[in-house]
Amino acid sequence: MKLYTYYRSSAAYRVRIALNLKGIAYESVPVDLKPGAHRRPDYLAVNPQGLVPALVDGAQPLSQSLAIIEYLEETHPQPALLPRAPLERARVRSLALAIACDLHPINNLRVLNYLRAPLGIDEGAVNDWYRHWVAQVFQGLEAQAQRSSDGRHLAGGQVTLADVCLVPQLFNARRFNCDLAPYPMLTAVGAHLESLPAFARAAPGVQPDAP
Ligand SMILES: N[C@@H](CCC(=O)N[C@@H](CS)C(=O)NCC(=O)O)C(=O)O
Repeated sequence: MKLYTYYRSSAAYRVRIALNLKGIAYESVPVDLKPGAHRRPDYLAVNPQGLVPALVDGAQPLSQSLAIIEYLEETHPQPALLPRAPLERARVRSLALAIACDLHPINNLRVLNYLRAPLGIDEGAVNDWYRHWVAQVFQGLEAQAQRSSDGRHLAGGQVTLADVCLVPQLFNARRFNCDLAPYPMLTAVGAHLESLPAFARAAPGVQPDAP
C-alpha cells in the first residue's frame, strides 16, 4: 500500500496509527502542505479534494481518513478497532466523529489560512479561534471519557478508532498551546497510547518528511 501523507497532518496520522496497529506495511509518499503540494495537478489526480491522506491499494486511490480506516478494518479485521457489540461500536464511532467531524474541520489549515487572508484576522485571534474550538469539543469528550474510559483507552479496555482519532488531536492541541489541564482523562489516555509502538511509530516527529 502507498500512503500519501504529511508528517503533521492529523488525518494522515490517524491512518498511520491504524496501519501500524494492523501490522500493514506501507510506503509513505510525502505531500508537503506548506508550499501547497496538495493543490498541484499531480496530487489532485490522486485526490481531487486536494487533502491528505490518500491511500492506494490497487488501482483507485481512497481518500477520507475514516473511510480509509474502515476499509483497513474490513480487509484486515485483526486487531479490531471497532467493538463487535452494536452499542459499543456506535459509542466508539460517536467519540471518533466528535473529533473528526466536529473539531478537526473547523481548525484545519485551509480554515486558519482563510481567517488570516482574506479575512485579515491577526495571528493571536486565529490561535484563540483554534483553542476555543478545542476547548468546546474536549469538554464534552472529557465528560464522555469519564464514563467510558479505563484510564488507558477512550472506550472500554482496548484500542479503538476513538483512540486513533484522539492522539493526533492531542498532538495538535499541544502544538497550539491549548491548556489541557481541564482534561485529565484525555491526557492520561493519550499518555498511555503514545507509549504504544504503533502510535509512537506514527508520530509526526519520526516521519520521513519531518524536518
Ligand atoms: N476529513 C478529511 C480531512 C482531510 C484534511 O483536512 N487533511 C488536511 C491535513 S490534516 C489537509 O490536507 N489540509 C490541507 C489544507 O487545509 O489546505 C479526512 O479525514 O481525511
